[in-house]
Amino acid sequence: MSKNEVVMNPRKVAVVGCGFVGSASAFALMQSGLFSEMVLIDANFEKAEGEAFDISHGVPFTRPIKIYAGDYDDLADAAIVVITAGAAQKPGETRLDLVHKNINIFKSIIPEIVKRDFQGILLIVANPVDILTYTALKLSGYAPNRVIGSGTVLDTARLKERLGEHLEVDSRSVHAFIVGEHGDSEIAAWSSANVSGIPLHDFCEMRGHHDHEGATAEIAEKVKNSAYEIIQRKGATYYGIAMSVKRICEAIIRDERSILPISTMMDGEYGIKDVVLSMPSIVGAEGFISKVPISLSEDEIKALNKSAETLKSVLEEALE
Ligand code: 6V0
Repeated sequence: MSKNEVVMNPRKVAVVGCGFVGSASAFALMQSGLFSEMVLIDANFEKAEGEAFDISHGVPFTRPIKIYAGDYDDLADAAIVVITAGAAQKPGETRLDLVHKNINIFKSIIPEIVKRDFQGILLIVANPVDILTYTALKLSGYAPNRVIGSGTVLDTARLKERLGEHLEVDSRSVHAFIVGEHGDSEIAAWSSANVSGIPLHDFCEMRGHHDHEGATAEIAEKVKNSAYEIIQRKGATYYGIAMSVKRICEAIIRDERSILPISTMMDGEYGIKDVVLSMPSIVGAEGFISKVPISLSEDEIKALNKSAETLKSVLEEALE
């Protein structure tokens, strides 16, 4: 080991960006017991400091963790850096509308991290998350397993919650994924959806629901529009994503090898290459381990390719 090499602290997390999403994520991470140290970084240092003070006052109710506002030197030895910095959607804006602003923000953040010889996992949360994960991957030069996006982990949670409600069953017993873009072209992978191993439509019949097409179309639409609905009412979404961040960090820190629809680089799966989007993936200590080839119908594969094309055209335009 060279003299200056950073030794990773496997119990340390850094959150870059302490707005609604960053502070809610930090609050969830504080309660998780996964970490013993958390540094909060924001362009507005006072904001990070205020959040660190506030969140640390909850520590006596959970497990010991040191929480403080810091700068990029403080994240060098973190196991995970969560990036939530960036402009958020305003009412009526799509996630893709944020692309230019947030790529520029990433051009200032990622080189700062790389300079510190950070050895851990980059978890991208800012939107458009797929485009920014791709950007972070290219700017950092890190191996693809170390740069992951929260992807459709949140959308998938929304889908499970809706289905659980519809079928009056624990949402944890629902196995279904949203794949593709975290955004308007996302796809509900109905063909592989099941409740504790029972194909979704059979389970629906059992529960007295017979209009499968109508119900699934309505649920998928509700899930897709969740963020718009929330932003219209309260200006931002942050609790659901905070729990998603906590869940992904848990899978990494505990090397759980959980299957989560994080966004990662596609490498020829379903004919899709050089674009980041979400597919169910094994997540553990190395970050992304491998994709899980769930069965998709022809229509779902077509929709996935369309989602990839949408993302590619935004990337091409953004990187021109
Ligand atoms: P916010 O409340 O405006 O917070 C953004 C924070 O980033 C502010 O505190 C800024 O000071 C800070 N910031 C801006 N530039 C920099 C910089 N260069 N360095 C450090 N800090 C900086 O936004 P909010 O927290 O609501 O949203 C943050 C991002 O998360 C947005 O891009 C959202 O669209 C995105 N979300 C992603 C979700 C997902 O599922 N992936 C879900 C919800 C929101």
